Amino acid sequence: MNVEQLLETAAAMVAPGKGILAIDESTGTIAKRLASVNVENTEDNRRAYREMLLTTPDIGEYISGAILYDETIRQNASNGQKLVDIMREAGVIPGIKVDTGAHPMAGFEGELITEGLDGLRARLKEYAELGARFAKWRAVITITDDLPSQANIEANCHALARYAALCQEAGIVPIVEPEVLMTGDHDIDTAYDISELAHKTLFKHLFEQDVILEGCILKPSMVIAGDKCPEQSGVEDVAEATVNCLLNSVPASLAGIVFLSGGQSEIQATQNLNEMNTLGPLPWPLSFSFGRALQASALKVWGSDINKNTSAAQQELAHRARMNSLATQGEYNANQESS
Ligand code: 5MM
Repeated sequence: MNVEQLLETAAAMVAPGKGILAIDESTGTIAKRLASVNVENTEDNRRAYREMLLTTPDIGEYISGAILYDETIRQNASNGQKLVDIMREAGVIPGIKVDTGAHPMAGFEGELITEGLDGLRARLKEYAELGARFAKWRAVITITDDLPSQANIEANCHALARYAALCQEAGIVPIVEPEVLMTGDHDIDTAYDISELAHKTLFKHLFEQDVILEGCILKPSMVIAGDKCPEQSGVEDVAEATVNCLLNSVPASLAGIVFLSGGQSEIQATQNLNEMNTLGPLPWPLSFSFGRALQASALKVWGSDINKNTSAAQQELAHRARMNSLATQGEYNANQESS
């Protein structure tokens, strides 16, 4: 294991003012995204959409890395160049989703366990050869009146830690993503308790599996009331609860924290991230690894005419990336949306 290289990659992923673009939707998920703008889910359209995102001018100014899906890391752009080479030229580090999805957990109705450990060592070796320098594994934690179970949190965190250890062995920085779902009627205090438990359990397993925290990135949910909770959370509530939860559950030696957006609107996710970054100093960089909250506007514009709107869609992505870059430094305000 080349520890120096791991630390260098991890630091570059959370370099000041930069965050990660999550475009690792599996084929089923990208199908829904493309359907929302009436675009057919073909391999060529998936490639064209992701090529549009990755060729955004100056994208590397605000985006440190992009998480790809297995199909994308193997694809060439329309000019024949490998997408990963285009990324590298733009200063965007290639990353790869390596879990094989969240599936129903036997004996625990309503809960999901993420699969993909079998054969992972060989897959990581191949992904490293294809150019990946970091990876992502997403565990899904569901909140209801009775869930999550301790068994579900333990099993998901154990798998995350085994994945992280295999990544580091292969010289790949692991992003560990314990997503506490924002769907449901739970309040913000419940989200706090479950997030804290998930993080504490995760770091216990990372410690047991000997994972180097300085070469590892956490991708958590923000602590926020469920989407059906009668009392929705304000920006200050989310920022305070999230930062307190992280301070109580995440070791200071971790390389960095990059949030998922989890169904929040683009602006809500940016505002919440910005507010957190006004609460420092904090032990780790707080940045973004948004999927929907970076892509929503770009997808809409591109989808309205996929042959003509490349440049307009790229401007939407560049704008969101810049707004979130400002938010990583606590320097965002709503007036900049129109700039
Ligand atoms: C981009 O979506 C990722 C892959 O999802 P599936 O495996 O379900 O297809 C997802 O893991 C994503 O990276 C995170 O959830 C962050 O995306 P959001 O939209 O929550 O910011």
